[in-house]
Amino acid sequence: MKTALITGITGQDGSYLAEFLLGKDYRVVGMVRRSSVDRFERLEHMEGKIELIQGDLSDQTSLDIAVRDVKPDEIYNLAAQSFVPTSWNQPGLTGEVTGLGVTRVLEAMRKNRPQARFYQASSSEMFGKVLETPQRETTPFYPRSPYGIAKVYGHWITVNYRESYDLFCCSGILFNHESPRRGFEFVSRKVSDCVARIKAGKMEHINMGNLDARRDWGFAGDYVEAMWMMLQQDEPRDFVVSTGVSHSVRDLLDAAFSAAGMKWEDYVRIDPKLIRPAEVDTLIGDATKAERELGWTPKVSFEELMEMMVQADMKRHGVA
Ligand code: NDP
Ligand code: GDR
Repeated sequence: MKTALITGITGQDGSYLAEFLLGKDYRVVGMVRRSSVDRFERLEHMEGKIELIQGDLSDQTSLDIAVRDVKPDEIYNLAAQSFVPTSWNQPGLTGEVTGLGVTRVLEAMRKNRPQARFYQASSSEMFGKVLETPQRETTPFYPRSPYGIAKVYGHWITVNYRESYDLFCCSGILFNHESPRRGFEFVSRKVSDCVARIKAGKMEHINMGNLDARRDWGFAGDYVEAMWMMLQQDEPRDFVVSTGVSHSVRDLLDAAFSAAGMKWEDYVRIDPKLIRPAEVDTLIGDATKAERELGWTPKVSFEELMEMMVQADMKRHGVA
Protein backbone atom coordinates (compact mmCIF):
# COMPACT_ATOMS: atom_id res chain seq x y z
CA MET A 1 0.00 0.00 0.00
CA LYS A 2 1.43 3.39 -1.00
CA THR A 3 1.23 6.39 1.34
CA ALA A 4 0.40 9.89 0.08
CA LEU A 5 0.87 13.08 2.09
CA ILE A 6 -1.35 15.94 0.88
CA THR A 7 -0.80 19.52 2.02
CA GLY A 8 -3.93 21.62 1.49
CA ILE A 9 -6.22 18.60 1.90
CA THR A 10 -9.06 20.79 3.25
CA GLY A 11 -9.18 22.72 -0.06
CA GLN A 12 -11.11 21.91 -3.22
CA ASP A 13 -8.35 19.91 -4.91
CA GLY A 14 -7.24 18.22 -1.69
CA SER A 15 -10.67 16.67 -1.19
CA TYR A 16 -10.91 15.38 -4.78
CA LEU A 17 -7.35 14.07 -4.72
CA ALA A 18 -7.88 12.29 -1.39
CA GLU A 19 -11.00 10.61 -2.81
CA PHE A 20 -9.15 9.61 -5.96
CA LEU A 21 -6.18 8.13 -4.05
CA LEU A 22 -8.45 6.20 -1.64
CA GLY A 23 -10.00 4.68 -4.77
CA LYS A 24 -6.49 3.51 -5.70
CA ASP A 25 -6.00 1.95 -2.23
CA TYR A 26 -3.54 4.53 -0.93
CA ARG A 27 -3.06 5.36 2.71
CA VAL A 28 -3.96 9.07 2.59
CA VAL A 29 -2.59 11.51 5.17
CA GLY A 30 -3.60 15.15 5.00
CA MET A 31 -1.74 18.04 6.57
CA VAL A 32 -4.01 20.61 8.23
CA ARG A 33 -3.41 23.92 9.98
CA ARG A 34 -4.20 24.25 13.64
CA SER A 35 -7.43 26.23 14.02
CA SER A 36 -9.85 27.06 16.84
CA VAL A 37 -12.70 25.70 14.68
CA ASP A 38 -12.86 22.60 12.47
CA ARG A 39 -13.06 23.38 8.76
CA PHE A 40 -13.36 19.91 7.34
CA GLU A 41 -16.65 20.16 5.36
CA ARG A 42 -15.00 18.93 2.20
CA LEU A 43 -13.59 15.88 4.00
CA GLU A 44 -16.57 14.78 6.11
CA HIS A 45 -17.58 11.98 3.73
CA MET A 46 -14.09 10.46 4.09
CA GLU A 47 -14.04 10.47 7.90
CA GLY A 48 -12.30 7.37 9.23
CA LYS A 49 -10.68 6.70 5.86
CA ILE A 50 -8.03 9.42 5.86
CA GLU A 51 -5.55 10.47 8.55
CA LEU A 52 -4.79 14.08 9.47
CA ILE A 53 -1.57 15.56 10.82
CA GLN A 54 -0.97 19.17 11.92
CA GLY A 55 1.40 21.42 10.05
CA ASP A 56 1.77 24.78 8.39
CA LEU A 57 3.68 25.80 5.27
CA SER A 58 5.18 28.74 7.15
CA ASP A 59 6.77 26.44 9.76
CA GLN A 60 9.72 24.24 8.76
CA THR A 61 9.69 22.09 11.90
CA SER A 62 6.07 21.07 11.42
CA LEU A 63 6.83 19.98 7.85
CA ASP A 64 9.92 18.04 8.91
CA ILE A 65 7.88 16.21 11.56
CA ALA A 66 5.04 15.48 9.14
CA VAL A 67 7.33 14.02 6.45
CA ARG A 68 9.47 12.14 8.99
CA ASP A 69 6.48 10.57 10.75
CA VAL A 70 4.21 9.86 7.77
CA LYS A 71 7.00 8.42 5.54
CA PRO A 72 5.12 9.21 2.32
CA ASP A 73 5.83 7.64 -1.06
CA GLU A 74 4.19 10.65 -2.72
CA ILE A 75 3.86 14.24 -1.52
CA TYR A 76 1.26 16.50 -3.12
CA ASN A 77 1.90 20.15 -2.24
CA LEU A 78 -1.51 21.76 -2.78
CA ALA A 79 -1.45 24.19 0.16
CA ALA A 80 -1.32 27.88 -0.76
CA GLN A 81 -2.87 31.29 -0.24
CA SER A 82 -4.69 30.71 -3.53
CA PHE A 83 -7.05 33.69 -4.01
CA VAL A 84 -5.51 36.20 -6.42
CA PRO A 85 -7.14 39.44 -5.06
CA THR A 86 -6.01 38.61 -1.50
CA SER A 87 -2.44 38.48 -2.75
CA TRP A 88 -2.43 42.28 -3.24
CA ASN A 89 -3.63 42.83 0.34
CA GLN A 90 -1.36 40.16 1.83
CA PRO A 91 1.65 40.06 -0.49
CA GLY A 92 4.09 39.12 2.27
CA LEU A 93 2.01 36.20 3.51
CA THR A 94 1.36 35.05 -0.06
CA GLY A 95 5.10 35.05 -0.75
CA GLU A 96 5.80 33.20 2.51
CA VAL A 97 3.22 30.46 2.00
CA THR A 98 2.62 30.14 -1.75
CA GLY A 99 6.28 30.77 -2.63
CA LEU A 100 8.72 30.00 0.17
CA GLY A 101 6.39 27.32 1.57
CA VAL A 102 7.31 25.16 -1.43
CA THR A 103 11.00 25.29 -0.48
CA ARG A 104 10.12 24.25 3.05
CA VAL A 105 8.20 21.18 1.87
CA LEU A 106 11.01 20.29 -0.53
CA GLU A 107 13.56 20.66 2.27
CA ALA A 108 11.47 18.43 4.54
CA MET A 109 11.46 15.81 1.79
CA ARG A 110 15.17 16.17 0.97
CA LYS A 111 16.18 15.73 4.61
CA ASN A 112 13.67 13.12 5.73
CA ARG A 113 12.36 11.21 2.72
CA PRO A 114 14.45 11.79 -0.44
CA GLN A 115 13.01 8.70 -2.15
CA ALA A 116 9.48 10.23 -2.15
CA ARG A 117 7.92 11.73 -5.29
CA PHE A 118 6.81 15.37 -5.15
CA TYR A 119 4.00 17.22 -6.92
CA GLN A 120 3.87 21.03 -6.95
CA ALA A 121 0.59 22.83 -7.71
CA SER A 122 1.82 25.35 -10.27
CA SER A 123 -0.64 27.65 -12.00
CA SER A 124 -1.60 29.19 -15.33
CA GLU A 125 -1.46 32.53 -13.44
CA MET A 126 2.31 32.29 -14.06
CA PHE A 127 1.61 33.06 -17.74
CA GLY A 128 -0.25 36.23 -16.78
CA LYS A 129 0.13 38.81 -19.55
CA VAL A 130 0.60 36.02 -22.03
CA LEU A 131 3.65 35.92 -24.30
CA GLU A 132 2.30 33.09 -26.46
CA THR A 133 -1.13 31.62 -27.29
CA PRO A 134 -2.06 28.92 -26.47
CA GLN A 135 0.18 28.54 -23.41
CA ARG A 136 2.33 25.41 -23.14
CA GLU A 137 5.20 24.12 -20.97
CA THR A 138 7.77 26.21 -22.88
CA THR A 139 5.83 29.51 -22.82
CA PRO A 140 7.75 32.16 -20.82
CA PHE A 141 6.13 33.46 -17.63
CA TYR A 142 4.84 37.02 -17.08
CA PRO A 143 2.90 36.91 -13.79
CA ARG A 144 0.50 39.76 -12.97
CA SER A 145 -0.13 39.44 -9.23
CA PRO A 146 1.82 38.70 -6.05
CA TYR A 147 0.12 35.28 -6.20
CA GLY A 148 1.38 34.60 -9.73
CA ILE A 149 4.86 35.73 -8.77
CA ALA A 150 4.90 33.47 -5.71
CA LYS A 151 3.82 30.56 -7.94
CA VAL A 152 6.67 31.28 -10.37
CA TYR A 153 9.08 30.99 -7.43
CA GLY A 154 7.43 27.72 -6.33
CA HIS A 155 7.66 26.40 -9.87
CA TRP A 156 11.37 27.13 -10.33
CA ILE A 157 12.41 25.92 -6.88
CA THR A 158 10.70 22.61 -7.75
CA VAL A 159 12.68 22.40 -11.01
CA ASN A 160 15.83 23.37 -9.11
CA TYR A 161 15.46 20.64 -6.47
CA ARG A 162 14.98 18.12 -9.26
CA GLU A 163 18.15 19.30 -10.98
CA SER A 164 20.25 19.98 -7.85
CA TYR A 165 19.46 16.90 -5.79
CA ASP A 166 18.10 14.44 -8.35
CA LEU A 167 14.78 14.29 -6.49
CA PHE A 168 11.59 13.15 -8.26
CA CYS A 169 9.84 16.54 -8.45
CA CYS A 170 7.08 17.51 -10.89
CA SER A 171 5.13 20.70 -11.46
CA GLY A 172 1.63 20.58 -12.87
CA ILE A 173 0.79 23.90 -14.53
CA LEU A 174 -2.95 23.67 -14.03
CA PHE A 175 -5.43 26.06 -15.60
CA ASN A 176 -8.57 27.09 -13.68
CA HIS A 177 -10.56 24.13 -12.43
CA GLU A 178 -13.84 24.31 -10.59
CA SER A 179 -16.48 22.10 -8.96
CA PRO A 180 -19.38 22.23 -6.51
CA ARG A 181 -16.65 22.22 -3.80
CA ARG A 182 -14.94 25.38 -5.11
CA GLY A 183 -14.45 28.19 -2.58
CA PHE A 184 -17.21 30.83 -2.67
CA GLU A 185 -14.90 33.74 -3.57
CA PHE A 186 -13.83 32.31 -6.95
CA VAL A 187 -15.91 33.52 -9.88
CA SER A 188 -17.52 30.21 -10.92
CA ARG A 189 -18.74 29.34 -7.42
CA LYS A 190 -19.71 32.90 -6.58
CA VAL A 191 -21.94 32.91 -9.65
CA SER A 192 -23.42 29.41 -9.18
CA ASP A 193 -24.20 30.17 -5.52
CA CYS A 194 -25.72 33.58 -6.32
CA VAL A 195 -27.85 32.13 -9.12
CA ALA A 196 -29.28 29.65 -6.61
CA ARG A 197 -29.80 32.41 -4.02
CA ILE A 198 -31.61 34.61 -6.53
CA LYS A 199 -33.76 31.64 -7.56
CA ALA A 200 -34.58 31.05 -3.88
CA GLY A 201 -35.51 34.72 -3.37
CA LYS A 202 -32.60 35.22 -0.95
CA MET A 203 -30.90 37.97 -2.99
CA GLU A 204 -31.74 40.29 -5.87
CA HIS A 205 -28.49 41.23 -7.61
CA ILE A 206 -24.95 40.04 -8.03
CA ASN A 207 -21.97 42.44 -8.11
CA MET A 208 -19.25 41.46 -10.56
CA GLY A 209 -15.84 42.69 -11.75
CA ASN A 210 -14.29 42.32 -15.20
CA LEU A 211 -16.67 40.41 -17.48
CA ASP A 212 -14.26 40.42 -20.44
CA ALA A 213 -11.59 38.26 -18.78
CA ARG A 214 -11.21 34.87 -20.46
CA ARG A 215 -10.21 31.62 -18.79
CA ASP A 216 -9.75 27.96 -19.71
CA TRP A 217 -12.11 26.37 -17.15
CA GLY A 218 -12.15 22.63 -16.40
CA PHE A 219 -13.49 20.24 -13.74
CA ALA A 220 -11.36 19.68 -10.60
CA GLY A 221 -12.23 15.96 -10.50
CA ASP A 222 -10.55 15.50 -13.90
CA TYR A 223 -7.49 17.55 -12.96
CA VAL A 224 -6.47 15.67 -9.80
CA GLU A 225 -6.11 12.53 -11.92
CA ALA A 226 -3.40 14.32 -13.95
CA MET A 227 -1.52 15.14 -10.71
CA TRP A 228 -1.35 11.46 -9.81
CA MET A 229 -0.40 10.41 -13.37
CA MET A 230 2.62 12.76 -13.28
CA LEU A 231 4.02 10.91 -10.26
CA GLN A 232 3.60 7.48 -11.90
CA GLN A 233 6.02 8.22 -14.78
CA ASP A 234 9.57 6.87 -15.10
CA GLU A 235 11.03 10.40 -15.18
CA PRO A 236 9.89 13.58 -13.39
CA ARG A 237 8.59 16.22 -15.81
CA ASP A 238 6.30 19.28 -15.85
CA PHE A 239 2.95 19.37 -17.62
CA VAL A 240 0.28 21.87 -18.63
CA VAL A 241 -3.21 20.64 -17.72
CA SER A 242 -6.10 22.43 -19.45
CA THR A 243 -9.11 21.90 -21.69
CA GLY A 244 -7.90 23.97 -24.67
CA VAL A 245 -11.20 25.90 -24.68
CA SER A 246 -11.51 29.49 -23.46
CA HIS A 247 -14.62 31.37 -22.30
CA SER A 248 -15.25 34.87 -20.96
CA VAL A 249 -16.73 35.66 -17.55
CA ARG A 250 -19.76 36.85 -19.55
CA ASP A 251 -20.06 33.34 -21.08
CA LEU A 252 -19.86 31.90 -17.57
CA LEU A 253 -22.70 34.15 -16.40
CA ASP A 254 -24.72 33.14 -19.43
CA ALA A 255 -24.18 29.40 -18.82
CA ALA A 256 -24.96 29.63 -15.09
CA PHE A 257 -28.10 31.80 -15.30
CA SER A 258 -29.40 29.80 -18.30
CA ALA A 259 -29.01 26.58 -16.27
CA ALA A 260 -31.58 28.08 -13.85
CA GLY A 261 -33.83 29.44 -16.62
CA MET A 262 -32.82 33.10 -16.04
CA LYS A 263 -31.13 35.89 -18.03
CA TRP A 264 -27.95 37.22 -16.39
CA GLU A 265 -28.46 40.75 -17.79
CA ASP A 266 -31.43 41.16 -15.42
CA TYR A 267 -29.34 40.56 -12.28
CA VAL A 268 -25.72 41.59 -12.79
CA ARG A 269 -24.18 44.90 -11.67
CA ILE A 270 -20.59 45.97 -12.18
CA ASP A 271 -18.72 46.92 -9.02
CA PRO A 272 -15.46 48.79 -9.76
CA LYS A 273 -14.06 47.55 -6.43
CA LEU A 274 -13.92 44.06 -7.94
CA ILE A 275 -11.66 45.14 -10.81
CA ARG A 276 -8.08 43.96 -10.11
CA PRO A 277 -5.03 46.29 -10.04
CA ALA A 278 -3.51 44.21 -12.86
CA GLU A 279 -5.57 41.65 -14.76
CA VAL A 280 -4.78 38.41 -16.56
CA ASP A 281 -6.90 39.11 -19.62
CA THR A 282 -6.98 35.81 -21.42
CA LEU A 283 -5.73 32.27 -20.86
CA ILE A 284 -5.99 29.16 -22.98
CA GLY A 285 -3.86 26.08 -22.45
CA ASP A 286 -2.33 23.52 -24.76
CA ALA A 287 -2.28 20.16 -22.93
CA THR A 288 -0.90 18.17 -25.89
CA LYS A 289 2.08 16.95 -23.84
CA ALA A 290 -0.18 15.66 -21.03
CA GLU A 291 -2.34 13.86 -23.56
CA ARG A 292 0.64 12.37 -25.41
CA GLU A 293 2.82 11.39 -22.44
CA LEU A 294 0.30 10.79 -19.63
CA GLY A 295 -2.72 9.76 -21.67
CA TRP A 296 -4.72 12.47 -19.85
CA THR A 297 -7.74 14.23 -21.36
CA PRO A 298 -10.50 16.25 -19.67
CA LYS A 299 -13.92 14.60 -19.51
CA VAL A 300 -16.28 17.38 -18.32
CA SER A 301 -17.05 20.32 -20.65
CA PHE A 302 -17.49 23.94 -19.55
CA GLU A 303 -21.27 23.75 -20.08
CA GLU A 304 -21.55 20.49 -18.10
CA LEU A 305 -19.40 21.98 -15.34
CA MET A 306 -21.54 25.09 -14.89
CA GLU A 307 -24.73 23.01 -15.04
CA MET A 308 -23.30 20.67 -12.36
CA MET A 309 -22.36 23.60 -10.10
CA VAL A 310 -25.68 25.44 -10.45
CA GLN A 311 -27.68 22.25 -9.84
CA ALA A 312 -25.65 21.49 -6.71
CA ASP A 313 -26.13 25.01 -5.31
CA MET A 314 -29.85 25.04 -6.17
CA LYS A 315 -30.21 21.77 -4.26
CA ARG A 316 -28.35 23.31 -1.30
CA HIS A 317 -30.69 26.32 -1.34
CA GLY A 318 -33.75 24.08 -1.66
CA VAL A 319 -34.81 25.16 -5.17
CA ALA A 320 -33.72 22.17 -7.30
P1 NDP B 1 -8.00 26.14 -1.97
O1 NDP B 1 -7.86 27.58 -1.71
O2 NDP B 1 -9.36 25.51 -2.05
O3 NDP B 1 -7.18 25.32 -0.85
C1 NDP B 1 -5.96 25.80 -0.34
C2 NDP B 1 -5.49 24.88 0.77
O4 NDP B 1 -4.25 25.38 1.28
C3 NDP B 1 -6.43 24.76 1.95
O5 NDP B 1 -6.45 23.43 2.40
C4 NDP B 1 -5.78 25.66 2.99
O6 NDP B 1 -6.07 25.29 4.32
C5 NDP B 1 -4.32 25.36 2.69
N1 NDP B 1 -3.41 26.36 3.27
C6 NDP B 1 -3.43 27.70 3.09
N2 NDP B 1 -2.42 28.27 3.77
C7 NDP B 1 -1.75 27.27 4.39
C8 NDP B 1 -0.62 27.23 5.25
N3 NDP B 1 0.03 28.33 5.63
N4 NDP B 1 -0.20 26.01 5.70
C9 NDP B 1 -0.85 24.90 5.35
N5 NDP B 1 -1.94 24.87 4.55
C10 NDP B 1 -2.38 26.05 4.08
O7 NDP B 1 -7.18 25.82 -3.31
P2 NDP B 1 -7.47 24.76 -4.48
O8 NDP B 1 -7.81 23.45 -3.88
O9 NDP B 1 -8.36 25.36 -5.49
O10 NDP B 1 -6.03 24.69 -5.17
C11 NDP B 1 -5.03 23.79 -4.72
C12 NDP B 1 -3.66 24.29 -5.14
O11 NDP B 1 -3.60 24.40 -6.56
C13 NDP B 1 -3.29 25.68 -4.63
O12 NDP B 1 -1.89 25.68 -4.43
C14 NDP B 1 -3.64 26.61 -5.78
O13 NDP B 1 -2.86 27.77 -5.72
C15 NDP B 1 -3.26 25.73 -6.95
N6 NDP B 1 -3.98 25.96 -8.19
C16 NDP B 1 -5.35 25.95 -8.20
C17 NDP B 1 -6.05 26.06 -9.38
C18 NDP B 1 -7.54 26.05 -9.42
O14 NDP B 1 -8.10 26.47 -10.45
N7 NDP B 1 -8.22 25.57 -8.39
C19 NDP B 1 -5.32 26.22 -10.67
C20 NDP B 1 -3.88 26.17 -10.53
C21 NDP B 1 -3.25 26.05 -9.34
P3 NDP B 1 -7.31 25.96 5.16
O15 NDP B 1 -8.51 25.13 4.81
O16 NDP B 1 -6.84 25.80 6.55
O17 NDP B 1 -7.44 27.39 4.70
P1 GDR C 1 -8.33 33.33 -11.01
O1 GDR C 1 -9.81 32.89 -10.57
O2 GDR C 1 -7.97 34.69 -10.54
O3 GDR C 1 -8.21 33.03 -12.47
O4 GDR C 1 -7.44 32.30 -10.16
P2 GDR C 1 -11.11 33.74 -10.19
O5 GDR C 1 -12.24 32.77 -10.31
O6 GDR C 1 -10.96 34.46 -8.90
O7 GDR C 1 -11.20 34.87 -11.35
C1 GDR C 1 -11.35 34.53 -12.72
C2 GDR C 1 -11.61 35.80 -13.52
O8 GDR C 1 -12.92 36.30 -13.23
C3 GDR C 1 -12.85 37.72 -13.11
N1 GDR C 1 -13.97 38.20 -12.29
C4 GDR C 1 -14.18 37.87 -11.00
N2 GDR C 1 -13.48 37.06 -10.17
C5 GDR C 1 -13.95 36.91 -8.90
N3 GDR C 1 -13.30 36.08 -8.07
N4 GDR C 1 -15.07 37.55 -8.46
C6 GDR C 1 -15.80 38.39 -9.27
O9 GDR C 1 -16.80 38.96 -8.87
C7 GDR C 1 -15.33 38.56 -10.61
N5 GDR C 1 -15.78 39.27 -11.67
C8 GDR C 1 -14.94 39.05 -12.68
C9 GDR C 1 -11.49 37.98 -12.49
O10 GDR C 1 -11.09 39.34 -12.68
C10 GDR C 1 -10.64 36.96 -13.24
O11 GDR C 1 -10.19 37.50 -14.45
C11 GDR C 1 -7.83 30.95 -9.96
C12 GDR C 1 -7.33 30.51 -8.58
O12 GDR C 1 -7.85 29.24 -8.30
C13 GDR C 1 -5.82 30.45 -8.54
O13 GDR C 1 -5.40 29.87 -7.31
C14 GDR C 1 -5.35 29.56 -9.70
O14 GDR C 1 -3.95 29.47 -9.73
C15 GDR C 1 -5.87 30.11 -11.02
O15 GDR C 1 -7.29 30.14 -10.97
C16 GDR C 1 -5.46 29.24 -12.20
